[in-house]
Amino acid sequence: MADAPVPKNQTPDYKLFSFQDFNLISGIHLSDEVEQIKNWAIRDSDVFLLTYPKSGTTWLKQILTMIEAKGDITATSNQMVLETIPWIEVLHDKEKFTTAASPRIRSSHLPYKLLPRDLTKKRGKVIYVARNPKDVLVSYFHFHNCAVMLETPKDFNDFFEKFMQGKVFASNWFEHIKSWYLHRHEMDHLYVTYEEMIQDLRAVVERICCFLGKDLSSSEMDNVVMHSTFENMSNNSSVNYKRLPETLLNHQKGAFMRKGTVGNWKKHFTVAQSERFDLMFQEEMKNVPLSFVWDIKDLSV
Ligand code: PPS
Repeated sequence: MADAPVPKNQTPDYKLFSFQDFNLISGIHLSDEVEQIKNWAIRDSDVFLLTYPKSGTTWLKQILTMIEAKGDITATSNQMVLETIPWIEVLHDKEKFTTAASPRIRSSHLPYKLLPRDLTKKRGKVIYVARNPKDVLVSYFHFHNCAVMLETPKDFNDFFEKFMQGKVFASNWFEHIKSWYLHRHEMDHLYVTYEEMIQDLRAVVERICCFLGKDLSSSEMDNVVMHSTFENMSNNSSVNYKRLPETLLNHQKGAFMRKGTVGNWKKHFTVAQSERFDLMFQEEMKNVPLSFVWDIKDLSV
């Protein structure tokens, strides 16, 4: 079986496997568990952070953690963000989820169809973070070079093809964003982009506070923003993933907090790749009223 549990002390044989047309990773995910997630009972106070990989998940995790702590970094400094806001689809999260105190803040890369159905009864809150997919692709390429559970690409071109075909963990970017965006009215839903956060982090933090009903003072808000900048997160071992063991992340091959900007794709894509991507974007997104910022020059930062 592609996703059988791995005995303790044995390195898992990480491989992509498809579950209901969505790619997961054996050794990290179990289809039986993922299948059960849609039946999980949701509390009104639950918050779900949904993303396609490399869209700003960790950034939002830090913002949400800091909002909960009212900007007090000492409240969180011993815990890795992975523990503060766990992934629901990763092995054996169910029991922890059921017994956790409110508010339960969780993250997921799963598509709409696999998330708890209670969310569509407007129980709990959903925050979806999106990033321009060319930068997602580049960030994901670099992450494949250092993340042990992901297959190392031969080169950028090899990864570009895999991404375009959705042959990566979390499958096709277009399907993912559409699944969440087109169903947003069924949920208590907030849509945020990575580029908005680059443009004006404080404004996005204020929107998130408003959505969550959190009333922070101006100086608490200042602290949330300060501890969520790229520079401060890069130096914060609770969020920069430098504490992850080499069995998960090869730190010699790259840093998780890598560039943190808009438009880095221009240093990787050929003109032909960019044109091909644009065509696919136009076709896939023709009925979706979303636009993206592709270049830092188009932001006033
Ligand atoms: S993952 O593996 O899916 O959880 O990755 P994710 O956290 O979604 O995305 C990682 C990228 O987000 C960048 N990042 C930030 N950019 C700007 N400011 C802040 N504060 C910040 N925090 C994380 C991180 O650097 C990765 O992007 P790239 O382009 O690789 O630098």
